[in-house]
Amino acid sequence: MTIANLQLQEQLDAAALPRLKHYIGGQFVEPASGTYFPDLNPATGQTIAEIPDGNAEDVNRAVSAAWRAAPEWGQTSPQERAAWLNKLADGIERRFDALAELESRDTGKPITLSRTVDIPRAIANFRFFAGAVLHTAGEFHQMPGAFNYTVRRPVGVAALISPWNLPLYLLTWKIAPCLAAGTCAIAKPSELTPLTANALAEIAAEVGLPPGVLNLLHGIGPQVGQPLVEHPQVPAISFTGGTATGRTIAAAAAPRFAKTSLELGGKNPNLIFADCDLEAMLETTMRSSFANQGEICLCGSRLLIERPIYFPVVEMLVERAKAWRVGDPMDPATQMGALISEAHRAKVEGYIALAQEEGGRVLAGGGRPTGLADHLAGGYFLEPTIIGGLAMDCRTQQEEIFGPVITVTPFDTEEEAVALANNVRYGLSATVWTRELAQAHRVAAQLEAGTVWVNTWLLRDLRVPFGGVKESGLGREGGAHSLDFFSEVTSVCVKV
Ligand code: TXE
Repeated sequence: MTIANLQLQEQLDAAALPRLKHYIGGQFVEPASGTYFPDLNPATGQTIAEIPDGNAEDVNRAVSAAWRAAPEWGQTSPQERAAWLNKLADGIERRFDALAELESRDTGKPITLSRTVDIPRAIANFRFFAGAVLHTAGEFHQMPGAFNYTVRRPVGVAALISPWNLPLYLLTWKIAPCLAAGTCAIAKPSELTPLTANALAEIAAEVGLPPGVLNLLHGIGPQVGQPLVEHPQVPAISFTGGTATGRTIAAAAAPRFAKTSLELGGKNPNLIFADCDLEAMLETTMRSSFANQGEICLCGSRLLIERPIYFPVVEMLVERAKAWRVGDPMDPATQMGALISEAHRAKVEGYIALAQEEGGRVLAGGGRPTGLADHLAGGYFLEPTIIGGLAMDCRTQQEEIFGPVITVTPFDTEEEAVALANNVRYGLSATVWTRELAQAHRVAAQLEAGTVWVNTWLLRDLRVPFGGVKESGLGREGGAHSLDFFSEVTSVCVKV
């Protein structure tokens, strides 16, 4: 191919790139800035779309559109809103395969994971809240000479900000209860993974969701997310993402006392007792360590293993990690795909280097996989990595790495295991592996975590409160907790 031909080919390729738009007031609109930035496929490093570079002007338009829609949406009956949520779920179901593919191209995650977890869960989020909103109840309290009851009304408009690791799954986990509660949404997906959110806006337009009920803004956190959370007419903010960003958002919301629900990072412990069901533990621990490249806030990244089984368990995990299939996200046999970005892989690699400076030994992985297909040469792949020999107070054991890196540490007593587990500033989740029922309950009650799994991981009932303690967040989402968040309660006291 000549140089001129090459340039033409590049232009053609560029012309073929989908250019996303904001979705505001029921219309797909260009960003006020008129500029776009590239969306990369983490498995190839190639540009797959152009993303609107949103700014404060776009935020103002979205806030106005949402408030225009809010009075009418807030007046709809729960039955009507449930019907809309089911229509959105139907729309996702109709595009199931395309959405799974988009999610994997955008995140680098294995297609099997998109098909079995991400997209089914997005559907389940809408169906669940469509049902839940039909079964809400107020409170009633009688007292001598008076009675009290509660009424709920929508907060009106809420900002919903989501991260890149489970894009449609986490965004719909916010959109569904927000709309169900009668509140209009301004959703801001991560700039790294905007494709399925864009598809959801297309579905909303297709099914005829009233304009302004669901708005979608694209762009970079500080440029579009920040003006959104600072906006005086945004009374509620639901955010999932890093702890540092959560802190910035809490500060932005504080002066006007906007409601915030913050789901932040984790450094979750797996407490593995010697009597546990070994095979079940190993199988699940491989998933809790390396599913989604370890990029799930609920991944167990610190394995605490009772000393009598420490060496055999570590050996079996190392063996499995070495056999873990890392590669093309589009291959259904792949177990681990690419990390989200070059910068993020560099960060994770930095932690692997740091671990060794801190005295740790890399027992499995630690490097980039070799032998990948040519088209993956520009992808951000990393091997599943196991590190031993680290004290609990070093940075590798204390800071969220958010990649396929786990540490292994032995313990001798239950008290020591609990102390090690709690010895971090995070408190999102924990997993306990034991066959002894009393021990399971005793340990679960002492762990400083929003969720404790016993002999399982990531098993979710959407009714249960979900959230973190310490620096893992503020507030609870799930079932009635989410519906409460997107509404305000008034107590009425009647003297009789
Ligand atoms: O997330 P950010 P990043 C952790 C993980 C990761 C680190 C940073 O350790 O390495 O966080 O990841 C928007 N005002 N988790 O930088 O910045 C942003 O555009 C308003 C844990 O990608 O938290 C995106 O939509 N919004 C985690 C969203 O916030 C802002 C998942 C999340 O981005 C903003 C992801 C601002 N000032 C990362 N700045 C989990 N707990 O699930 C950014 N955003």
